[in-house]
Amino acid sequence: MPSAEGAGPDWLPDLLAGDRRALARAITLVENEGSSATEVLAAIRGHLGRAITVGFTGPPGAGKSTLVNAFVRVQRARGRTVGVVAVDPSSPVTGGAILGDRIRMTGHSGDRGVFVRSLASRGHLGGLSRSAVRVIDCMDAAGLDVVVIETVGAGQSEVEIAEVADIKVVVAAPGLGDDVQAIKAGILEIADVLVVNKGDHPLSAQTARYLKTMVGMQAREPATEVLRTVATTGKGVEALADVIDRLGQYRRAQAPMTRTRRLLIRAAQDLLRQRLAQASPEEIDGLARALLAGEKTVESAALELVRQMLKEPS
Ligand SMILES: Nc1nc2c(ncn2[C@@H]2O[C@H](COP(=O)(O)OP(=O)(O)O)[C@@H](O)[C@H]2O)c(=O)[nH]1
Ligand SMILES: [Mg+2]
Repeated sequence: MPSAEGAGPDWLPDLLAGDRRALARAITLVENEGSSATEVLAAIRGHLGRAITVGFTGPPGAGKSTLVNAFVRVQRARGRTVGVVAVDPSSPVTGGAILGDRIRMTGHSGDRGVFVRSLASRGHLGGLSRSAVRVIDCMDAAGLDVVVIETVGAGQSEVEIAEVADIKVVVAAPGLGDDVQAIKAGILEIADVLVVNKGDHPLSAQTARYLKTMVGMQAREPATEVLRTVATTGKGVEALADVIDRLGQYRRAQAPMTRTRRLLIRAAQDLLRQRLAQASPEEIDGLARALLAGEKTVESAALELVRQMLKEPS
């Protein structure tokens, strides 16, 4: 890109060159969501889509942080730079869980090829995906090859991580308890890889077999992979990295379209939400009365409402 005026803010070349200070600053700005955030996001927009994003989700204690740490080590051994975004949906940035993740990541603290950032999702719905997407975009623009996101699996966050990550890894601990039951209830659709961690545990083989059976009943393409790891020793983590590499190549081909589709859907949802918020009570009441009187179905009334919203000048 020619460096004429209008080529972007003066910190942009540093960020694109992977300068850690520039990256840290850009992330802080986008997290604060002020007008500088808009400026940063506009400046990096043309430099996105190179990094592969891998989301690790699952119940607390399953070994996500330990596994992410081991995964980062393997990626570094393969010559890749890595960004890590640790998300805790409940605790503030200073909270214990995130501090714990920080401590565990100190194994990479002297490594310039690893950039770790903790993120609080501020407890509101959609908070995770919004701030996480922005932070990931900054890391992507800074040229990090792989961006890993760790989130605690708490229902909503699995769905949100599906929006954020190119590849979704669901981590479960051995045993056929509630965690594995929860996996049954909808996680399979979003998981690219199911990891039974704590493979040194006597129940891990049984759990993996059970999950393979579950996966076998899905009509998913490509099928969800089931793997066993021992995060504490690194056993199975090379195999996990291999699977993710393979999926990454597959996803990379689809990535521009996926990203654009996501952008479009989000913009349309925002627009509709805005228009609904501006709708006059009479418009809605008219349709609600027709609904009450049995003159319309909910679907037909909703369709009519949407049509009215779209007719209105913005
Ligand atoms: N035996 C065993 N313990 C593990 C393994 N992976 C993690 N742990 C331990 O499980 C506990 C929770 O791990 P952590 O990574 O913090 O889980 P997270 O809450 O999912 O991030 C820690 O004490 C880890 O040392 C494993 O593969 N085998
Ligand atoms: Mg953790």
